[in-house]
Amino acid sequence: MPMTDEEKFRFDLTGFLVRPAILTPEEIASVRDQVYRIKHDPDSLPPEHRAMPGGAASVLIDHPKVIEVLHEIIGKDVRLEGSYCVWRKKGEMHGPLHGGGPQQADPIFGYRCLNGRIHAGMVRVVFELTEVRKGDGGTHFLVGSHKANFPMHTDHLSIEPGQRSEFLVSYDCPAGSAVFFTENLCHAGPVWQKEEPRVAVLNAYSHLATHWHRLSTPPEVLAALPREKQAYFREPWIADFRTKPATHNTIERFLDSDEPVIDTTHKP
Ligand SMILES: O=C(O)CCC(=O)C(=O)O
Ligand SMILES: [Fe+2]
Repeated sequence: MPMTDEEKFRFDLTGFLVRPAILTPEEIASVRDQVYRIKHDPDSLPPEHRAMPGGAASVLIDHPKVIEVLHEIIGKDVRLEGSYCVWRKKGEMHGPLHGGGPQQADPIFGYRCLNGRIHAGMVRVVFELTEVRKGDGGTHFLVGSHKANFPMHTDHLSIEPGQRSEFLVSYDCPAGSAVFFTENLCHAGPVWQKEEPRVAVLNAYSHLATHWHRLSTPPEVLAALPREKQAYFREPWIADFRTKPATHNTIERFLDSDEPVIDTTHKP
């Protein structure tokens, strides 16, 4: 069974899920080295490895322990919206609590569970490449807020120690873990508290039929990916009714075709 009943229960109840230690020590070391170079010495990398999710980080795009969860919580047709990495030093942060609440009406972010199936909109996967303990400043979540019907109440939006909501939680995990959360869950990237930097890669996945972020992955990064990983950047459509029967935009179809990935050469 790809996702256990306990994992489904936990993800539905809280809006997030941790799969500990899914990466090998070699994978952790090589992605950490790439993130270090991107942030501190990009010229030491070839251009196609200077941005996520190229180079060593491409192992994360279609990691089986990630894709099997995405198939359960998004659906069988999944694309990668974007990817970025952090090398977060003590005292640095991503930002305050955001998301959650009535945005669930929006199909891009919306969270629903119907007929025993989860249908999440955009799902973020944080690949933690540093051990994280509660209190270190890993991503924090206002659990249940992905299903909240009222706007996030200000009494629950502080991440200041001593003023935090009783529903604000984080996680413990070893390096090499994946943390999944629906983008409809109210979440924050608070101040990192440890001397050892937080090294992480954050991938945003969506249903193949939706496209929120204008893709910003550099074309040279996409061009250098193996075809089966480029498939996560195929055009966002489900069916082509000009053919009989209709053509479905599956990964297999993409692999059999010479169709290019989605075009990222346009200027903002
Ligand atoms: O940095 C973090 O822990 C959270 C990042 C975040 O909010 C996001 O990528 O949407
Ligand atoms: Fe966020």
